[in-house]
Amino acid sequence: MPTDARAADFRRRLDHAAEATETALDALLGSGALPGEITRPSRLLEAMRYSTLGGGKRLRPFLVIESARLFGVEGASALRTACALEMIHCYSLVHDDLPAMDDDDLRRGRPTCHKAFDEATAILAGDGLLTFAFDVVADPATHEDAGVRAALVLALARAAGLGGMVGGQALDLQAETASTPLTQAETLRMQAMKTGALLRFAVDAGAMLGGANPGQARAVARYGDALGAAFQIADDILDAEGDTAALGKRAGKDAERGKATLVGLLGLDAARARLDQLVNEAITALQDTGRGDATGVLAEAAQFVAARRS
Ligand code: GRG
Repeated sequence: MPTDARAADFRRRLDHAAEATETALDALLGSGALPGEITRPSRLLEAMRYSTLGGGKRLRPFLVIESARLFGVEGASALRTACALEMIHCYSLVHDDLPAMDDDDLRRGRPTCHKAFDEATAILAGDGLLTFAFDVVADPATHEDAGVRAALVLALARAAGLGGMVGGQALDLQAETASTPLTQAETLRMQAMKTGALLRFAVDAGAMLGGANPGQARAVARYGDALGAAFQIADDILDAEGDTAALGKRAGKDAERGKATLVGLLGLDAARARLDQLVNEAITALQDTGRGDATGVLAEAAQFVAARRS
């Protein structure tokens, strides 16, 4: 496929994934209680909907959907897994924005959840989204095979928890007040946990849903790791270049807080060079899936992650 057509195909698929995710999240976060639930308190539900609907690039859902499609799976299984992952991502943003963490007023171009509601509601909205994500994955509607559902639950818990995103956030916060700055290796590990783990899960989930063989699963995992690292460097570059309006969140925070970033450690030029290298690594890894041209849209996603402006 010519380069322009591939970029257009990627855009179309990203838009499609975003629309499908929005519709599915809207339905999952409806007011009707599920069997086993007693009632869904309206203000809490409103805060959960505010934090998940109507914004975001939906990159993680897109990656779940496209990774699953690479291995022949389309429909509810991928979409529900995509929604669960997006709920965890949104919960992390809500909690990250709280006064006790990054203390931000703006997210996705709107007031943060604790500003639009209140702190207690924002904490509970995050808790509610985290818990509901596992409900969605564990529900038989996600996959008929309980073994696949259990594997997804386990992988998602590992990616989101102590040794993944939450642990990475803890290391990041700890580094802000530490007497010695993180080394490059420590920074990369912290970022792989804080940001990379959920992106890696996105593509691993597609491989799990599609019954990829071990070689294919390893290739997709390598892609996910490189993409995750590229995503974080791009995020750090965007923050350093600082366009709050385009980002929909406050720029320039990393330097202000002395955050551990590759831009801070290596400078902008070297960080950009590393970003290009990671995009190539991600694209090369895709070749080992043996899925040929079908990987084009994921290759394009790696380019998008590096070139994005928000
Ligand atoms: C609070 C447990 C806990 C974890 C927070 C992910 C995270 C850990 C904090 C978010 C802060 C941040 C700016 C991280 C850098 C990368 C990142 C996750 C950016 C936001 O993701 P995008 O660009 O956002 O995919 P959208 O809004 O498009 O979904």
